[in-house]
Amino acid sequence: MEKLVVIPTYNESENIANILHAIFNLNEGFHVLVIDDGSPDGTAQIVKELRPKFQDRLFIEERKDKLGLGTAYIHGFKWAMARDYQFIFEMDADFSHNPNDLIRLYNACKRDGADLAVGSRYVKGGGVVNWPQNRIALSKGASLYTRMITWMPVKDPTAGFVCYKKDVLETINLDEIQFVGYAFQIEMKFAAWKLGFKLKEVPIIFQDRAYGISKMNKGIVKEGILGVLKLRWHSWFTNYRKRVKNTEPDITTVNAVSQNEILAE
Ligand SMILES: Nc1nc2c(ncn2[C@@H]2O[C@H](COP(=O)(O)OP(=O)(O)OP(=O)(O)O)[C@@H](O)[C@H]2O)c(=O)[nH]1
Ligand SMILES: [Mg+2]
Repeated sequence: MEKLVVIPTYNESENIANILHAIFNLNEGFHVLVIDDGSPDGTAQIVKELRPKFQDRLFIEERKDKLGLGTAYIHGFKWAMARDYQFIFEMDADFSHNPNDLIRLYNACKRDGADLAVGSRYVKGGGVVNWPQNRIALSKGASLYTRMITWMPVKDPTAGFVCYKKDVLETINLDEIQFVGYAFQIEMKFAAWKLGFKLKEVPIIFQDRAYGISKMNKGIVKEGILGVLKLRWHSWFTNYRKRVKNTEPDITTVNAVSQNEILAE
């Protein structure tokens, strides 16, 4: 098992089939796990209908309620580790992330020695297309704020297009990751950096979604602002590194995930 792309979805019926086809059409051996949180628009049903076409490459985990992006990814990471995937990717369903860039993220880890490759809008060669000014300002402001407070050497700390080597996810105690929105993305990078992993930013062009509705809200922004302060505080005073480091594999969780086999058939 080499490469797994984890895609969290909530009401992505207009995007999901297209993004899955785009990934599989790369013919690069990517597997995909969709984590759907009971989307009322039938996103999960579309995935299940596509499963026979992409047998052994397409998987879905369904959760009943909208539990947030961060917990969806953690569920997916545990699923991936239980199946021994070597490279695990985070990607949105809404075509903000170009599927072709999966290969560049993979190369950064597989070939160029990174432990964690981040698809970055704010390094040379990266950028944002079609995003309203206020979203760009929010995103850039969040990046600047995060860097000022944490000193983490990452230009796009809220980026959600990432490739992790398995070792990174195994070393982080995922049950200690606190946040669910933007702050989740920041915390995963912060934890990896604190644990000494090598991060590399790969320039990407990020596009605004053409279809579907954004799930961004004020709570997510608030969590980000307070979350970054909390991370800084904990790393100064409460030994964040020790807390977030896995001491031994969580066998119970791995077994629980294994038993919770693929729902769709
Ligand atoms: N499973 C799950 N997926 C979610 C949840 N919230 C958002 N998503 C998915 O996470 C990805 C990113 O969410 P978006 O709404 O695009 O958020 P964003 O990219 O920060 O904001 P926009 O630029 O407005 O699109 C998409 O694939 C969403 O469908 C959630 O609570 N649960
Ligand atoms: Mg989006």
